[in-house]
Amino acid sequence: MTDSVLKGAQTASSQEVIDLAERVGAHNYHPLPVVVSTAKGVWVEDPEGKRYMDFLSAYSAVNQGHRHPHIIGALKDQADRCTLTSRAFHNDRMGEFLDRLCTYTGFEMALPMNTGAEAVETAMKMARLWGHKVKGVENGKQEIIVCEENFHGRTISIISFSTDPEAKEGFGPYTPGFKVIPYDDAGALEAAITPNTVAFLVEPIQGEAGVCVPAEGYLKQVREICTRHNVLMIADEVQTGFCRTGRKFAVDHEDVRPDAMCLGKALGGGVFPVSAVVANQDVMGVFFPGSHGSTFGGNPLGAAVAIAALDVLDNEQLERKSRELGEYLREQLRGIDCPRMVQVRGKGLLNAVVFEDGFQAWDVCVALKNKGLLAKQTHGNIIRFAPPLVITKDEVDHALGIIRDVFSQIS
Ligand code: IF1
Repeated sequence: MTDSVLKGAQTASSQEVIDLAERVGAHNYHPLPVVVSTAKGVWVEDPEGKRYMDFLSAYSAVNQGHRHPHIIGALKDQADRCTLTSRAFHNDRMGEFLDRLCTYTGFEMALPMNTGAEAVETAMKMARLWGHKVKGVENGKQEIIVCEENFHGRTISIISFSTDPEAKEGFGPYTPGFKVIPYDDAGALEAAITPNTVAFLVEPIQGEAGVCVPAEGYLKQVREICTRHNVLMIADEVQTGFCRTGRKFAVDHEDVRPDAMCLGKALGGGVFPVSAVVANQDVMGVFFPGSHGSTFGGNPLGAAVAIAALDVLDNEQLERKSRELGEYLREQLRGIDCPRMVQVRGKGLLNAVVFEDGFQAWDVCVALKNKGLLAKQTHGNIIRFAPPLVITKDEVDHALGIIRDVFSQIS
C-alpha cells in the first residue's frame, strides 16, 4: 500500500512524532497514541509499518476511503491548472461543483464554504436574514432553536448554545438568540416556538452525543411543526450526509425535506476541506453581494475534489453498501458476548457500542489499536464504529474478529 518514495522519506518514530506534537502543539486534543503516516482505502499505516483498519474515518470525512484514486486524480489535475481565485473573480469549476451538489441533494442553490462549522454559521446567518427580510422579524430579535447535546462545531456562536461544559465553559461572552430544547421531543419544539423564531437547527442523528438515533417519526413531526409555524428546518448533515447512514442523507430515512442542509466532511472526499449550505431560492435568495463569503469558499481545487467525491458515492454504490454492511455489522456486534456492553445502535455505517454507565472505554480503544483497529470513545463509555464506506464484507469480518477478541477480554 505504501508508495516506495514515501517509505524512505519518513524517518521519525511514532514516539518522536508524538513527543514533538505534544511539545509544540496546543493541548486541545487527547489522541490515541498512534501515528498515521500513510493510508489507502480502509487501511492506515504507522511509521513502523504496522497496519490498522480505520474505524473512525476522520469523523466521517473519509467516506470514500483514504486517497481514493479518482479523487486524488482530480486533485492533482486541478492542482496543475488553478487552485485559487477568490470570489472576486469567477473560476471555471465552482459552478459545475454547485450544480452537481444541487442535483445530488435536490435543492436549487448552494453556498460553498470550507469547514462544517462555517456551513452551520452560514445557515444561521441565512436563517436570521430570511427571518428579518421575509418573515418580518425585527432585526436583533431573531431566535434559533437547537437541541441539548448538540454538536455543530467550535465557533463562539456555535459553542454559545452547546450543552457540553468542556466545549463551552470559559469562552464567554456568548452569542444570544438561541433556545435549547430536548432532542427527540417534538412537543418541546412546538412549545418553544415564538413569533420571532426563524429556524430549528437539528442533527438528524446526533453524532457527538453518541450516535443518538431519534424515534421514528420525529423528523416528520419536526417538518410538520416548522411548516405550520413558518420556521426553517435546518438539518446539520455535516456528519450524517453523503451515504454515511445508509441513505444519501439521514433525513431521507423519513423522506423529509428540510429547508436547508449543512454539508461538509465527506464532501471533500477525505482530502480537502469543502463545505456548503444547500437550500431553495426562496430562502437562499436573501443573500446579496457583500452579505457573506470566504476567501477559500468555492475554490477550484476544492470544487474539483468535491465533484470527484460525489462521483465516487454514485460509482461505488456507497449508499447501498453503507446500508447493507451497517445492518450486518450491528447484527454481528449484538451477538458478541460482553456483559458490560448494553446497546448497539446506529444507521448505515454510523454506529456506536454503548457500555455501562461509568465504564471507561479508553483502554478498550487502546486494546483495539494494539490489535490493528482504530476507533475512538465518546462520553467515556461509548465507542463509535464508522469505517470508510468502501469497506468490503471480508474487511468487516476481519474487524469483527478484532472486536470480538478485545470485547471478550473485558471483565
Ligand atoms: C472536533 C464529534 C464527530 C459535526 C456536525 C458540524 C461539525 C461537526 C454534526 C463541524 C464536526 C467533529 C469535529 C471534531 C469532532 C467531531 C465529531 F465527535 F464532535 F461529534 F464528527 F463525531 N456539524 N464534527 O459533527 O465541522 O468545523 O469540524 O468541519 O474535534 O471538533 P468542522
